[in-house]
Amino acid sequence: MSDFLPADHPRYESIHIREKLVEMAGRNVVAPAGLIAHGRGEAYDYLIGEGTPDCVIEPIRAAAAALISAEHPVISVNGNAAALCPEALVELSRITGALLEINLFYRSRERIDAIASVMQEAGAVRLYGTDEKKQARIPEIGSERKRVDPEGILIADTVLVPLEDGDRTEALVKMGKRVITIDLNPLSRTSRMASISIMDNITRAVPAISESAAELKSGGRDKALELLRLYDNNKAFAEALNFISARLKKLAGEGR
Ligand code: PTJ
Repeated sequence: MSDFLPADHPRYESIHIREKLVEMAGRNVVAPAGLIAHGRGEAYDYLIGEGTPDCVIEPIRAAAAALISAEHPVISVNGNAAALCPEALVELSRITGALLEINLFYRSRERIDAIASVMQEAGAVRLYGTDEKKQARIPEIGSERKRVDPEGILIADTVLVPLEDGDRTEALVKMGKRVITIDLNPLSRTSRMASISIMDNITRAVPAISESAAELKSGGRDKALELLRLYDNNKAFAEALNFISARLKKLAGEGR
């Protein structure tokens, strides 16, 4: 922790997270552009009030249902995700049985190793996407994200892609996979292309999906499938935008 941050600072938590990301950028875990992406996320988090809105509970439950009922679920891990909530990702993988695969936009051997060691420190036992010799390609994806593990994302039926950058979500959906996104920006291409879009901070959403998955698991697979069948992501998208709009109107009405 830096000497610049007093514990009673009103933005303590937010600045603490920033400092963590800067530290992780120094360790090659977070890409330089990941710091910019974080800033965009912070702006949207402000808009939603830095808490999980009620309208996101349904997408969170649908994500949990999708992961526990999938044949081959995979959680895609990038630099920001590994820096922000490695333990929560490991816990989600443990509860749902989803594999953890490192998949990067700014891909390099150094970053894969750095992210693997953060995930291992957080308790990950097996990580996919780390072996350069064991690699498949998804030609529909233009970026380095096309390099996937043949035992992971390539054959997955359900993929969780937190903090994503658009093109991959579209390609994975076209391949017939169910794609779950966690993105604070409901207007991003990722959010709009996904099968299930969660407008929340990854630090809150991942533990919430785990909690929901643990609860749904006790109700059995059929119940999870029924919940998924009834889920409507277009409705969730409209509710997310309405939530932001209503919140801003309320704040405007209250004055400063
Ligand atoms: O680690 P790499 O190489 O795979 O690169 C990761 C980044 C994040 C740099 C890459 O995926 C990227 O450029 O992403 P974008 O296009 O900037 O999109 C990131 C999205 O995540 C934006 O829509 C942000 O609003 C959103 N976001 C940022 N921080 C959070 C977030 N969403 C949820 N929780 C956050 N903490």
